[in-house]
Amino acid sequence: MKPTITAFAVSPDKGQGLARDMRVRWALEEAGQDYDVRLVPWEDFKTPAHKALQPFGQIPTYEEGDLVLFESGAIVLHIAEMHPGTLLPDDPDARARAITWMFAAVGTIEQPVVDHEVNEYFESDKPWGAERRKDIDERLRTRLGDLWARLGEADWLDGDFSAGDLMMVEVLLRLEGQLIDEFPNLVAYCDRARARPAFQRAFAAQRKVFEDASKSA
Ligand SMILES: N[C@@H](CCC(=O)N[C@@H](CS)C(=O)NCC(=O)O)C(=O)O
Repeated sequence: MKPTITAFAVSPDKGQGLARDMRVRWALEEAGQDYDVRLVPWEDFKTPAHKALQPFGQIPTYEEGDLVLFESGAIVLHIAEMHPGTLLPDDPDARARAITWMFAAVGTIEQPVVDHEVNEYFESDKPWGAERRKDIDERLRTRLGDLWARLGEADWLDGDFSAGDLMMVEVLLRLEGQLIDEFPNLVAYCDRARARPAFQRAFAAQRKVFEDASKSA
């Protein structure tokens, strides 16, 4: 059954590919699964109707028949499970390790990345903003250093490209042009992932939404 996902009607990142529906689009493209997109205007995010799909009033969501999912990582995992041989290895141990990397992306790396963004957008004008920024960046640097050490010269985090890499790259891209530049192998890792045709199709589809919205504004 063709799923429907939700995305920003007008993305605040201005089509840079940072909105989290990109993760879901990319996974669907890797899986070769066609999908529909319902665009959500800002004023609808916190309505009861949208919160029935996503309790926190956010995107993305995923609907497939009676199944409704939220949380980009859970959605990507579901897509991977529905399409064996595309985003997760068949070997049970390798599969468990790939899923571990998905959790590492959202649980260990994304948290300081989001702190970094919150500081930049909402705390930089506070008297304590710059001091906090130093602490956040130090924590983030430590995490990225550990990830850099683990990835080393490998192409992907554990064997072939997997949903673990997809989630990790999506988190790292939020740091593009910033702290990540101190870790050239992580930049190369992101570039390698971005060169995948599935990423490019997903990016183009998400960007088109922003371009169409800009034309009609
Ligand atoms: N942990 C959630 C985060 C979802 C999220 O932060 N979505 C953003 C867009 S990328 C959003 O909807 N922001 C609007 C809001 O929080 O009101 C996931 O990975 O799906």
